[in-house]
Amino acid sequence: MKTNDFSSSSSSSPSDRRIGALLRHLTAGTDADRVSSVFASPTSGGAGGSVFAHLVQAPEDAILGVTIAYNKDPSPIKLNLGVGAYRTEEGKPLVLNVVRKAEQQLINDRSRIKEYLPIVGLVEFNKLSAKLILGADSPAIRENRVTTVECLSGTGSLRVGGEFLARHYHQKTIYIPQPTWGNHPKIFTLAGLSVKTYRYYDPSTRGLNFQGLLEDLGAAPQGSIVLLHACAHNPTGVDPTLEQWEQIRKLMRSKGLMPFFDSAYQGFASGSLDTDAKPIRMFVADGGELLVAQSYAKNMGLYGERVGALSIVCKAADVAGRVESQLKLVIRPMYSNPPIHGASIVAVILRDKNLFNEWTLELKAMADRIISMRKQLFEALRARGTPGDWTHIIKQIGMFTFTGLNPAQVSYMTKEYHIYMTSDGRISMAGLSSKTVPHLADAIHAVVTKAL
Ligand code: KET
Repeated sequence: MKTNDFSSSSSSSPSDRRIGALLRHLTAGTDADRVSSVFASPTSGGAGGSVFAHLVQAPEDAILGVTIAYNKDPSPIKLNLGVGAYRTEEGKPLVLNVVRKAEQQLINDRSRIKEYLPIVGLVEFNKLSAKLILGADSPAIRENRVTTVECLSGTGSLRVGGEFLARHYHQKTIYIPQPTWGNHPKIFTLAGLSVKTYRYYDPSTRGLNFQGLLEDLGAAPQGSIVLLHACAHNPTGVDPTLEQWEQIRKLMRSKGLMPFFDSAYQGFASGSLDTDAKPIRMFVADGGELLVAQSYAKNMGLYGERVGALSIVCKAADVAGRVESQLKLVIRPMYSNPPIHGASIVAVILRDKNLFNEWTLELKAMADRIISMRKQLFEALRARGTPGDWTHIIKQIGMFTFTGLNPAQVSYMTKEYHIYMTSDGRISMAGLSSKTVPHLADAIHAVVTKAL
């Protein structure tokens, strides 16, 4: 049986290679042993072990696994500071008021249907998302040089962008910060890119290792892809200043490095959507090309709706059109087309001036509550005379504090205090409330005075 072009080893894209491997497997020689072993397999029922019996138990995800462990804990004082998900002062998940209003509008509109969206998703959502991240007056949007596709939240946008680059960009190496969100290396490796790191965080200063960052990006091969956290770096809470961003931009442009921004926290760093988008807009302003993955999980509280967008800013409108045509070829065999509900909510809010303003107020309130949690935790440690410098708690930006606690200390806090957090010592400030600050401060005080 003839296999088609997908099986040729010269196919370069990772998904072509995967399809090729699958086809080779399905059409491989028909030797009797092989056939009988397939047909005698336990999938047909009856005696014999499972064809999956050899599988080892995979570990839980380093972040989402924390919630699983938390859910199993019967303790009434348990506290989940693992996943970056916003909680109210009462410790409850929050559905924004504007989101409720938008959903009501959608339900009231009887003309709405459930047809498939186009492969690129909800077109109005795409336009509004590009405007939100690049700015209403963006030259790139005005010149039709931006292509935006709706994807499955930030993760999906990164994955689609990664696969697009692996297929069509001349450099296959992506540099990610050290440390970074734990899913980044997995997403880009599976997208077919090779992952390297650049220095980012200096544990001794609990700040940016700017020199190391410049050296590593300066030493990266011409044209390499560089993953940049647009704001509120996860897990460190350490962002470059605008002056440092300008230096990063100059260096990257001089070496033809391709920026791939991950914007999962727009509005959460400063409380302002425009301020948090500044680094991206600086790169757009120089006329060069870049990718941006946007997530509405945190800033609109749409976590489980899986709403996000991938924008690719190109140098010319005709290129952007061809890029979009190729993005469709990445998306169609992956999930065909994206879901309709979450993107519709976002479109309702972004298109309506009043709802938009209401959203910015709710977003600012979330950001402010996190900042107030930072102050309260810092004060609580000071009041306890906890040894060490804890000023990074109030200096760091966004949802997380990178405490500096080690895995042994974290595990002690979980065991003795029922406080759940990732083993790298990251705590989600958004999961904290005035009521739970003393409990956390007691736990931190106990572990740092115990010399674990
Ligand atoms: N980028 C970053 C930097 C990030 O922290 C997250 C999520 C995402 C992208 C993806 O989010 P999405 O829900 O796909 O839009 N981070 C939190 C949740 C998680 O790990 O999935 C977290 O770090 O807790």
